Amino acid sequence: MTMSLDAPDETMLQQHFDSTIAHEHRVEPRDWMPDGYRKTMIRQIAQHAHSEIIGMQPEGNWITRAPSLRRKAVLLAKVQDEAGHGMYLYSAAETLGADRADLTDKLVHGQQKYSSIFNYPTLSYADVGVIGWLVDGAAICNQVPLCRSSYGPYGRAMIRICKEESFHQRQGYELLMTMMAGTDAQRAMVQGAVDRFWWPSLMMFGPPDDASVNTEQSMAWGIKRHTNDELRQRFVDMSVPQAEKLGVRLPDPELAWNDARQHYDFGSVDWDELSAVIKGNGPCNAQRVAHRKAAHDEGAWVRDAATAYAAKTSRRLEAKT
Ligand code: BYC
Repeated sequence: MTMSLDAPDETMLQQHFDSTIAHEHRVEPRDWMPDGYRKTMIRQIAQHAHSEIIGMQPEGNWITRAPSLRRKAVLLAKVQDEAGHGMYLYSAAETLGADRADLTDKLVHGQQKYSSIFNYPTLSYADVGVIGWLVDGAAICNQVPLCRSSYGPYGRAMIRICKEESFHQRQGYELLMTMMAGTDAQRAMVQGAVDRFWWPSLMMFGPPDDASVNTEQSMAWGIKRHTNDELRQRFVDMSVPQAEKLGVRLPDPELAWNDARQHYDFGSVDWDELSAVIKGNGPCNAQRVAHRKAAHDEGAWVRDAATAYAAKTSRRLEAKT
């Protein structure tokens, strides 16, 4: 058999990529991949990273007002975890050739998205519990299948992220259990938070399947493993018994077990609201982005100092060798 030493042509590379996907193997940073795959991965990973970073704001708002030292320590740890998730994800995006500074620039200039859920205000301490229970719960539902995502660095980052999200969800549920065992005022606070966060949590899974422009291709590439509606249904099925155990009412009169489907039926999500929030017109979009931009600008001196220190260290190392 003779072997050609010529560089493989695009058809061969595409075939190799297709076979990697078909065999459920992982695509790694140095592998050839179609431009569309690279772009989609960068888009999804960047949005995900931005969500983790912007997601620190609604809960961070309560760190200074946590009701006890224990609650403050737990909340601090959780918010720090979100920062860590953002960092792993920006690193994963960098393995695809993206530039972290450029991604941040796109975020603060509204050219890249982040999850709609973080554009709602956190009005009471119960919101911290409900974000843990429902928002982290929805995030887990969405992200556990992403551990099997075809892009290696993303799937591996997701394993650690999901473990930490599980802790986040439990801390939220435990906080709510404690409040529900408290006074009438505390129970009302929990119910109010559930009323405000239930529908936005369902929106986290994205538009309905027939309006989801990216799902089909992302599933064919093994980036997404389930459609938006499948995961939304899974989340509803998981949350109803948890709400019953907690003793709260989910704000949907159409919520009912469907024996034939073996799933809960639920009412229609307000897709106009999701679309408005994604377009930047949610209750807190402007505030979230302005805050992120200010933090980035104020941190410029830290980045400059770190860069200067790294350059000095490498010059010293070079001088020694
Ligand atoms: N918010 O074709 P579709 C977390 C966009 S959890 C904003 O279905 P795709 C955390 C979508 O990007 C949250 N935008 O898209 C938890 C697309 O626009 P472009 C982060 C949304 O990608 C607790 C367009 O609408 N999780 O971080 O197939 C504490 C059409 O949608 C939303 C992830 O990012 C939305 N809810 O599916 C702290 C998970 N929904 O890009 C932090 C990874 C849709 O075409 N991402 N859009 O302009 C995913 O699984 C998928 O990207 C999605 C959307 C399911 C979100």
